[in-house]
Amino acid sequence: MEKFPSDFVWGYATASYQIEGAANEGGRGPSIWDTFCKVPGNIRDGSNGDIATDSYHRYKEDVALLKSYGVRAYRFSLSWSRIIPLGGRQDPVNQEGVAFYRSLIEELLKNDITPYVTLYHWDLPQGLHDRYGGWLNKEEIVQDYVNYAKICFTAFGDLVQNWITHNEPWCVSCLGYQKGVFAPGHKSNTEPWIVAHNLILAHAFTVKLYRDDFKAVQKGQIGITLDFHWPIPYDETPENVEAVKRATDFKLGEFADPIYKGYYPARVKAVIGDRLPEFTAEELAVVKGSSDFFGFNTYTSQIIQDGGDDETNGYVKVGHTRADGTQLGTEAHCSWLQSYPPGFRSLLNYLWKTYEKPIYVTENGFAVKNENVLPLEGVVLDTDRIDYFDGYANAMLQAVVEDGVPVKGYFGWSLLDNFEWADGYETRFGVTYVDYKTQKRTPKQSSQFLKKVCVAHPVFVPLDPHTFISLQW
Ligand code: GBH
Repeated sequence: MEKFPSDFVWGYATASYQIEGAANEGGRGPSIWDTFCKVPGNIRDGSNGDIATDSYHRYKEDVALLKSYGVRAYRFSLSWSRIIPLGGRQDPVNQEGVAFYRSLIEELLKNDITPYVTLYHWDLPQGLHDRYGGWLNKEEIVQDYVNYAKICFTAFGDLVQNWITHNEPWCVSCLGYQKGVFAPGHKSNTEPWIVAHNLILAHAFTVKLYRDDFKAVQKGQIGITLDFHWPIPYDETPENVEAVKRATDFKLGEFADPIYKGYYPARVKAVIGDRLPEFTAEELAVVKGSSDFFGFNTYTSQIIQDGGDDETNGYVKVGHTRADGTQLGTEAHCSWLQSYPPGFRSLLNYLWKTYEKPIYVTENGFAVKNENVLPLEGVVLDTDRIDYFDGYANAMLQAVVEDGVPVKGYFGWSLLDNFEWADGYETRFGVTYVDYKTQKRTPKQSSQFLKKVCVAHPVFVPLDPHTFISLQW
């Protein structure tokens, strides 16, 4: 029988703009996502995060759900513009926003749930974007981000010991500034590299601040969360094998290499040339080694072929169809996601070998097809999601027990169905069904499956999902 270590952390993750709602309440200022959602065509169902899952008002109910699911950790993000409505270092702090997060954190601790706090999950204060171009302006944004972080460490750091700076900087820089599918919706071939650079610097100087001024007293850890899906060459031709390396460098190495090793990947430099900013020696000293752990989000694996015109992915074509025409795995409600557990095991091994840091899987989850109607009996039998979690938990168990990869924790995405960015409310990732008309929460069967996994812990016997769901609850 195989076991996860007894201190393994199980939790769920969410993000402020996807769940809080109360967009115009409690003194919150607008973020670039409020603005982006107003443009017709940007969000598939024309929706926005004004109400979302109303978690600003229902946070106690959400914490009770976490408790009932048997997890001991919760990863959520702070809304910068709820804490500093205009965002900048000269702008006033909104005490109502600070009090809200303080109450949420206290509620978690009362229930024995450890907070893992993300400072930035994509909702930049609109004020900073308007004033000086937001992430494009190195001199301003780095100082403003560090100031925002300082306010958070000061206000919550007596209760929070796990900090994550950015969530998925690749999405911020490439989806926000090259593809234009995320806020602020720019389409440029120079901006993503500037934004990526500034994100890295803001992260690094924030970590320096924490280590210099807070860590000795607050005794926490701080790091970053990147996103990556395991890349598989379409075939063994040299072009496609090289394409996998290039895709890895463009998507993962672009952030992980400077942060963990101290340099940008040579393959990215070779293609981007002088569009890729350079770090000064002083900056590099701060950037290198600026993460206590390897935080990452992963959902799928990808079959990679050389070619195409997508620069942000390193000029590769990304798909799920093998050379023999078969699919990698079960398809989700969104076309970019197919279930493929062996890729997760390979990825965990790769990250440990390459970056040599303890790993937190800060997001992992699945959107079941056509899950939009709650069945009358109120039972959501989300079999594909259970299969997914079963496969991914087992792959992780193998990585930990058989391969010796130090994975410290795992956060399912997500506690609740929520605002799925450009997909709006059509795509549901929650282990809790949310009726967006009434805000009623209904636990799905997957929440009960993962509960078995984490409360049976540390003695976890891999379960057959089909046998499992035939049990009575
Ligand atoms: C995570 O991103 C996010 O952190 C989280 O907020 C989100 O709800 C969750 O995934 C589920 O999607 O690349 O143009 O095809 C995962 C990375 C980035 C993958 C956007 C899907 C779709 C747009 N995601 N991508 S595109």
